[in-house]
Amino acid sequence: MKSLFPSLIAAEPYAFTFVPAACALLIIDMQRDFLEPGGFGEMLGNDVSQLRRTIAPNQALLAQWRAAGLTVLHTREGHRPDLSDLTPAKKMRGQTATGIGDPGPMGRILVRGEPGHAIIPELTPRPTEIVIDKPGKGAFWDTDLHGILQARQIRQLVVTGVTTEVCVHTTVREANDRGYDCLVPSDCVGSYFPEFHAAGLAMIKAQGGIFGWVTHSQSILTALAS
Ligand code: TIU
Repeated sequence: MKSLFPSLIAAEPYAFTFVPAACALLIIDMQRDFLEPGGFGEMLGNDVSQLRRTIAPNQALLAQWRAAGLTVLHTREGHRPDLSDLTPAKKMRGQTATGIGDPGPMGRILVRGEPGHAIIPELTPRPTEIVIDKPGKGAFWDTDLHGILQARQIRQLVVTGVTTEVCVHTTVREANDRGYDCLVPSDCVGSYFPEFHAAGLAMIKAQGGIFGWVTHSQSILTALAS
């Protein structure tokens, strides 16, 4: 049942006025290739445990968000199998022997339809939930996300997922410039680099919340339960 009543969520730099009917949960790129042992992320030498600690809090938040009947959107970073939407700049970046589109441990890397491109089973989208396939780091660039949110009269986003300083941050910045208020639960976002995670969160809430608000998922769960 959708609560129509706004409430305050404890957050930094100050309380977030939560308007449930106008707020969507946007889960960024919780894909097997980024999070699972043996995936692309780990193949590059990254510590996936830094990302995997976000799974349980995201599950809890998603469960309660679903129970409240509020809008859920998931994103996946990836490309068409023919790589026609992969820019040369993105293809060459990273300078790794195995890159986007190449055969990897879980199929072709960041290619739609491949096993590694899928969202992890712990957070599998329901058929009623919206999945946004994005070729870039931000969820707004070259997608219909803004149009979908406008159609639902969504003005606020709870943004979770991976990684804090890359796809989450880019998306929060894009959303901020489009007029959305973004709330980021710190335990539901993660980076391979703890120092970038901390800096990313600090940047969001700096200067009076220049990109948005930072909270803990427990504060959102409390608001949803009330
Ligand atoms: N989803 C996302 O953040 N994509 C990345 O490539 N992240 C890295 O941290 N590399």
